[in-house]
Amino acid sequence: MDGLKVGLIQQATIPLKQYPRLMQPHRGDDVSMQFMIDARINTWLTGLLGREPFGVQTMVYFKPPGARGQSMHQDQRFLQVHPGTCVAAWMALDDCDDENGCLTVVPGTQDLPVLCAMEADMQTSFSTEAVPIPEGLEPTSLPMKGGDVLFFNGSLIHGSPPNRSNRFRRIVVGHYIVGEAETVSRYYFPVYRMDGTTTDDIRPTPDGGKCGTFADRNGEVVIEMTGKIGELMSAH
Ligand SMILES: O=C(O)CCC(=O)C(=O)O
Repeated sequence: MDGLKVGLIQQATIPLKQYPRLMQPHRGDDVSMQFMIDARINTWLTGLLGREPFGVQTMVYFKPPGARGQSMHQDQRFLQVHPGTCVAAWMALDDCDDENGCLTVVPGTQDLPVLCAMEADMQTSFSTEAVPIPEGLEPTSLPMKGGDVLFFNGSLIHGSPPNRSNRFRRIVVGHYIVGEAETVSRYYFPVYRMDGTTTDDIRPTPDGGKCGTFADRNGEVVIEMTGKIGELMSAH
């Protein structure tokens, strides 16, 4: 990497050093816990999933002006929920749009298996890995108003671009695992019921697992589950 690139990345890193992402604030902060188990979120999730989920993660992104975004990824790669998947409740705290780095999703990817990741573009992303966008599918940006909540499952490819505006883009996200889940990655313990108590019924998913790559089989593009997820990252 040449000096110019290093300089640019260091510059882009500064806003996130001043306002780092908060990971798992619900483990020590009651406001964050109350967000994760909010009765309205529970009603929506239970309606969407047909059964009450378990809460396993909260994150707060401040995304100040100039901050990099997050490369395209699938949450299930990290949470590794079996059987089933995870679901996010992503809530905008500020109005968000293309300029301040709103969420970008790839409709049509919600039923895909976990795909193998490649290196992310570190000029635009603080996270190091990115999943490929399947041919024929297009990323769509999702402008939202402060207070809007988006629910999406663990397969949906999503991410966000850098904040090119002079406004913050703050969001809080809760991650949940479906009620029939038996395992989730070790990092996500303790697992909470939606009344705020913990459950011992869920076990850790063994590290590793398979990921898919695209292959051409007689002119038809298929996903082959031949890749290895490898060492699990501590968090996404
Ligand atoms: O809001 C963002 O910038 C990305 C959030 C995200 O990817 C997630 O919560 O999984």
